[in-house]
Amino acid sequence: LHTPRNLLVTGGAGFIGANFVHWIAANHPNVHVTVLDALTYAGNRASLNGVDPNRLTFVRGDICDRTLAERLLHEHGIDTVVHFAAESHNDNSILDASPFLTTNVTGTYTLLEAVRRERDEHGRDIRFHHISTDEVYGDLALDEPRKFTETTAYNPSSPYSASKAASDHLVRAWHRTYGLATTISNCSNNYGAYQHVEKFIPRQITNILAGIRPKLYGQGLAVRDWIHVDDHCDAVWRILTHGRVGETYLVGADGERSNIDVLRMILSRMGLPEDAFDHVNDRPGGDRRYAIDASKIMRELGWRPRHADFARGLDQTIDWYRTHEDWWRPAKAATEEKYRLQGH
Ligand code: NAD
Ligand code: TDX
Repeated sequence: LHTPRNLLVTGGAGFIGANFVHWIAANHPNVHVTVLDALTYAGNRASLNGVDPNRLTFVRGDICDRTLAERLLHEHGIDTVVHFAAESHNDNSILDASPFLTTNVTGTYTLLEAVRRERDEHGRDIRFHHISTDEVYGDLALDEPRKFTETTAYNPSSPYSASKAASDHLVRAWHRTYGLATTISNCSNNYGAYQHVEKFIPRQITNILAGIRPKLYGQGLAVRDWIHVDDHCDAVWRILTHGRVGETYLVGADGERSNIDVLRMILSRMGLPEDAFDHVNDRPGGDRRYAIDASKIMRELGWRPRHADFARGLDQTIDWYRTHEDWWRPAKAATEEKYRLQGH
């Protein structure tokens, strides 16, 4: 059993990282969090508003800055790193893969080396949890019964997923070669508050709120396995405290739905006809289907999703975007303009 006291959360101003910091603040009052975030286009300091300032230290900086990473680990007495920071959007990776290689690959390498140095120079073993994605496994056919498991072969499709796959391999290598105390989770598609308006669900909700027709890639037959972000946060905590070092855990909530079904649900719950959307260009090389078999984390760590009612979670998410226009509005026009240029 591991008891985190001083967390370093990289990417804590992004979607899942910010939800994780709020989740820690609400559920684990004895834990102090240091956030390291570069505040790229995807990061927003305001996503951490409301967290008790006595329990949060925010540092704006880059995970590729080794001196900074080493200093934070040492001076802040960090015992646990939860590594969310990444370039996370597939469409962006197709336009320009370079920041994906830098942040996702070199950034992860830099953090691993900083953890190794703290152990070798100061004798402090720091737990390192790497946040990854089911996309490293490639895709499944729409109709095959198979789901991804911890032993599925890596087969990433996009520059984004290839960079995440590379980062997973680095984490395993630093465990095996240098004995770092690492764990990895590969989670399915998250939804909830604070998700950037470039992503599928928030894009459609905020389009409707802004009077723009929702945009469906291709025929919308691709399937994603949706999980509420709070269930992902809970799973990460289970792994930190009860997970076995060196192991990988898949996280998913049996939430498979086609994109067109999700879009129709959003339209009808927001009071619009289910066909009030446009078909736009599909994503080149787009993955057809993801599906997670989460039996390992359920069996070994007793984790269960608590937000299994997707319609309810979607309603809460729609409400959140309705009441937080000040949060999403500043990013909206530039995001839509970028999509327009790609025919999305
Ligand atoms: P996001 O794009 O919303 O947030 C990423 C955060 O990382 C931002 O705050 C950004 O400022 C920060 N960041 C980017 N580059 C940085 C750098 N070089 N140094 C420091 N900070 C940097 O992403 P997200 O959706 O919250 O995803 C978080 C993690 O979870 C990623 O590793 C992603 O691969 C993984 N993941 C996401 C999903 C999903 O559905 N969103 C599913 C599974 C796994
Ligand atoms: O406007 C849109 N219309 C549309 O039909 C957008 C933005 C997307 N789509 C489709 C493409 C995908 O089939 O919706 C699906 C979901 O797209 P994204 O929200 O971009 O997510 P995805 O590519 O599945 O990746 C997400 O889940 C896995 C996260 O962005 C990744 O960071 C995570 O690893």
